[in-house]
Amino acid sequence: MPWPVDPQGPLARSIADLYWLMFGAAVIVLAIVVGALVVAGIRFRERPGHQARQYHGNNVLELIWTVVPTLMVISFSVLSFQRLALVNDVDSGAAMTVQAEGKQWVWNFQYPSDPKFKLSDGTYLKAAEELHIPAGQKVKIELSSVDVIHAFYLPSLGGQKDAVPGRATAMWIQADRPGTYNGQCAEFCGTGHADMLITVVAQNPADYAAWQAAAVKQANLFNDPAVAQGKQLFTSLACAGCHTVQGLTGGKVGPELTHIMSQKTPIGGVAGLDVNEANLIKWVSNAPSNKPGTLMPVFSNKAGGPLDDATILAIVKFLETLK
Ligand code: HEC
Ligand SMILES: [Cu+2]
Repeated sequence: MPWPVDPQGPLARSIADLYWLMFGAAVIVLAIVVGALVVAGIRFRERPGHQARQYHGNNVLELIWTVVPTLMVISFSVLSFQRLALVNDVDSGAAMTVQAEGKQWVWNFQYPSDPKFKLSDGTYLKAAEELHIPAGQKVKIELSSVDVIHAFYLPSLGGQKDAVPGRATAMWIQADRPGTYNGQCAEFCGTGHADMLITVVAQNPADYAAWQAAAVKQANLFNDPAVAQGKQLFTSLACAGCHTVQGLTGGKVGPELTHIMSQKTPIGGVAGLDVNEANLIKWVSNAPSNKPGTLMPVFSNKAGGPLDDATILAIVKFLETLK
């Protein structure tokens, strides 16, 4: 979990500065109040031969402790409203706009309709959980939710904003330097809430361009007609809910499958079940028969019967593109 007050961009820094100012002022007030209480309690207490003194009002003191806090509250309000204007200024100077959709329990990102993000099937690059942004540039995030209220919380780059079903909200983030910044959903949204993580990778222009080309290429691989059907099955059957494939799905129950074909250990850790087409077919058709007790279930078709060979083969053909 990131330290919540670790600003790495202009918006986060502006919020953190005010936070520290208020925190410092609160500590000073606390010290003065508690100090006065302790001193008064000791010096003016009743003890043998000493009668506790009684005060009935002191205009100077009362003026001080009315006027000073009032001025403090007014200045904090002014500073807060200034920050709010900055927080809400999502559009001016934004280099790009990304859509972030909250869904139990993953954040899905949709990159802008820019030719650089265009895929061979005419859609634009999407990704689950991990968002790449150019360092040093303002990025607008348009938030939405398809189920319950989520909150996009990325303290080091820009703060927090709710994603509310049926309502459009927006925020902006900016990173000073390249790096990886962590955030997460900050509104309890069900049993998978703690897994609803956000990873933002900020990159300098050359790295960003290289990542962009590679990500588009990888996503286009899924659009190859030979694997498109398997990809479609993978995302429409329950697989997507349990497995992460970078650029496609963000499930968390099972292991990540982004590079399953390069995996050295056997499928499910079952001795002899090395990763190859025949074994993937065996595994996907009936995982528990290969590994009793595994959390991966047996799948059935719409009629309730077992998946047919063609369906399983299509899924496996798709898995085979994950190198
Ligand atoms: C309910 C959650 C769930 C669903 C749905 C699910 N899996 Fe799995 N899957 C798992 C778990 C858990 C494992 C780890 C198996 C183990 O070690 O017990 C796994 C393992 C695998 C592996 C082997 C990964 C490795 O690193 O060894 C593959 C391949 C796989 N699943 C493919 C699929 C496909 C394809 C589908 C859809 C047809 C699917 N899974 C649906 C939970 C699921
Ligand atoms: Cu959530």
